[in-house]
Amino acid sequence: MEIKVVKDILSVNDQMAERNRAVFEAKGLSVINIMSSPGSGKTSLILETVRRLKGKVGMAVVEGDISSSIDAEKISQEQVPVVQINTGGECHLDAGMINRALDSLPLDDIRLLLIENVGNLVCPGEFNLGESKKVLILSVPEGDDKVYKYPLMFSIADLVLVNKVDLLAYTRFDVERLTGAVRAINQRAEVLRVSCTTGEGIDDWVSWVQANLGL
Ligand SMILES: Nc1nc2c(ncn2[C@@H]2O[C@H](COP(=O)(O)OP(=O)(O)OP(=O)(O)O)[C@@H](O)[C@H]2O)c(=O)[nH]1
Ligand SMILES: [Mg+2]
Repeated sequence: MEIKVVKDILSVNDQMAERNRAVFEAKGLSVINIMSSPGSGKTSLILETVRRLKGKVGMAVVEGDISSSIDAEKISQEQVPVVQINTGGECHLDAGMINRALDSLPLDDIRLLLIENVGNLVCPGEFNLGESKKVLILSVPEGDDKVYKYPLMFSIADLVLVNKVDLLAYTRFDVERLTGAVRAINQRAEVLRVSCTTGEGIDDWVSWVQANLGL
C-alpha cells in the first residue's frame, strides 16, 4: 500500500514534468537541473556560468532551498532574473514547484534556465522537472566513494562535475577512481574537473553547456 502511494506521487510528478517539458520546447528553452550535496558549489557554478554567458544568451535562474533567499540574492546581483523557491522542508524540487515558478520568469526573453535543486544526494534524483539535462556536482572534500553510496544520482546524470579541484592536493580524492566508478553505472555521463574558485575547467563546462544545448 505504501509503495503504491509513493508510485502515485512520482507519476503525478512525471505528468507535470511532461507539461513543463512542453512549455520549454514551445519556448525554445534549454533547462539544466543542477544537483549536489549542500555546499558542493551549485550557486558558485551558476554564478560563474552567468558571468560567462551573460550578454550572449538570455538566462534565468531558479533557486531551490528548504528556506532562505541567500542564493537568489547572490544571483540577482548579476542582473539575471531569478526566482527563489522555498520548499519548507521538502528535500527536493518537484515539477509542480517549477511549473509555478515559470509564471514569474520572462520566458520569451530567455534561452537557458539554470535550476539549483535542494542540496542533497538522495531525493532530487527521484523527481524529474522536465529539464533538458541533469548535472551532478561532487566536490573534492566529499570523497570519491559517493558513487557507491548514492548510485541513483550518479546513474541519472548527463554530466558529473568534480568541483573544488583546487583542493585535490589536500585530500586523497582520486579523480580517475571516481571516473571509473561513474563509468561502471553510467556510460553516458562525461566527468569534468572544475574549480569555481580558480576558474579551472569552467571554460570546458561552458563549452559543454553550449554544445549539448545547442546554444
Ligand atoms: N576551494 C573551493 N571552494 C569552493 C569552490 N566552489 C565553491 N566553493 C565554496 O564552497 C562553499 C559552498 O559553495 P556554494 O556555491 O554556496 O554551494 P551550494 O552547493 O550552492 O550550497 P547549498 O546551496 O547550501 O547547497 C562556499 O564557501 C564557496 O565559496 C571551489 O571550486 N573551490
Ligand atoms: Mg546554493
